[in-house]
Amino acid sequence: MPRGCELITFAKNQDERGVLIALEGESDEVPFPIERVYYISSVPSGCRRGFHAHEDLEQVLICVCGSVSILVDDGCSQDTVVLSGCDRGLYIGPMVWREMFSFTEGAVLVVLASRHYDAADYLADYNEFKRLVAGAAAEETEE
Ligand code: T46
Repeated sequence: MPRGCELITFAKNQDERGVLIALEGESDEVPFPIERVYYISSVPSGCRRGFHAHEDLEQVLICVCGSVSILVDDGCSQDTVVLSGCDRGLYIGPMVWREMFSFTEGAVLVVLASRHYDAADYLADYNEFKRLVAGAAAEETEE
């Protein structure tokens, strides 16, 4: 898995009535205060979303219905995670390029985010993203 990404399994409260999953901010499951929740649905077949990284934002993605593939790329290595099941979350930290695709019909992707929406936090140019990652790595090596 690329740097800054982690698959998380949530604890289930399951009994004969079904399943209840509770997520709290600043916990093992969601390692930041939750400031925003949004969800993505009704994605047409074959449609790809994302194509950006965030400079600062942390998020946990949960596909509560259906499944979706998520490509994550830290600028050095890439992986594709197939996310399905309401007890599975994908943590994505800052400076990770993401693309979401292969949404199944009726899929719903819920996202917990550490910050309010800020268009200025998006890096939508892949070359610029790679340049910033390489610059940060060079600074780390110098230290
Ligand atoms: C991400 C992936 C997983 C808002 O007004 N408020 C919001 O909180 C968000 C997230 C989006 N928007 C607006 C901005 C655009 O006009 O909704 C529109 C669609 O957003 P976007 O094209 O950025 O959607 P995705 O699916 O490409 O990316 C989204 C998130 O934006 C992004 O942070 O990590 O989901």
